Amino acid sequence: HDLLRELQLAIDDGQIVLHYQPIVDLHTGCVAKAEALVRWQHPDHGLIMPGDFIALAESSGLIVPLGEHVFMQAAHQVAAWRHQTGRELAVSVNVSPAQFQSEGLNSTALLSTLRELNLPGAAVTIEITERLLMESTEQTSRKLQEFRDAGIHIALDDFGTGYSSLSYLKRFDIDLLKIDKNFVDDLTGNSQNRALCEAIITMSHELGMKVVAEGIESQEQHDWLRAAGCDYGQGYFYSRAVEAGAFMRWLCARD
Ligand code: G
Ligand code: G
Ligand code: MN
Ligand code: NA
Repeated sequence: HDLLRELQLAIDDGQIVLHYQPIVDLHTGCVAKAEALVRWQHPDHGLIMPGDFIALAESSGLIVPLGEHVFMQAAHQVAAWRHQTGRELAVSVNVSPAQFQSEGLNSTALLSTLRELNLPGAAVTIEITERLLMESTEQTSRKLQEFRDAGIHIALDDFGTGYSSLSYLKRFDIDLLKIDKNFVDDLTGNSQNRALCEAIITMSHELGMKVVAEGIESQEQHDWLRAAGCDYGQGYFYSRAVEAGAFMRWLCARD
């Protein structure tokens, strides 16, 4: 497979870059963290989005070195931002189920990188999916626990769209639920979406979790979610995912 061979080379060649989308603390209005979203800066084809290469990386096993590369790059970036701004910013990294399998994510290497960078675990959030919990093995639980023991927060991404079983929330220690964009769309016009968001927020808080609403595109959605007690917001209303430098400029211009 041509694309696969190219992707393999791209990792070593520095063509794998991260864009960052802010996550805003709705209680304080401050930017709390940024989600790292991977892109492939291809020399001929331009910027390739994850939807066009993550599945291939997963099925080929290349997701393991790719994921490690993403984690390291995100950790170095957040360390630099903290240094520059003096603020306790955090970075949120997406992790595929395949990265939790036996030869996957080397948690020891990742955690020693954080120590070398003098970063507390709380500077990093790992975004996992419901599918991971559904297919969970002993290995998955152990790796998740190692991360949590190091202070890393675990977020459940796209909540409500998959095979959401509420029993997962009891069985695994999850710090944050990310309400999928589907429920945030048309929040102001659709009373069912409002009811679902309210229920998710109440349940999360009762269970000791915080909530991130994704896909916020308007002032109305922002206002409603803030009033409903949602903890964090993410979406085009604040900013799209942008390069690291543009993220820093946006952050500074905002204050
Ligand atoms: O920006 P957007 O098109 O960037 O992202 C699309 C999807 O790609 C997201 O839903 C996210 O789950 C996935 N994705 C983005 N970056 C990464 C990454 O670094 N690793 C993995 N495994 N998935 C990612
Ligand atoms: O990891 P996850 O599935 O949550 O990835 C988030 C995806 O949603 C990325 O592709 C990102 O670019 C996209 N996204 C983030 N905010 C918005 C938004 O406000 N509107 C839309 N349409 N997409 C968004
Ligand atoms: Mn995500
Ligand atoms: Na999501």
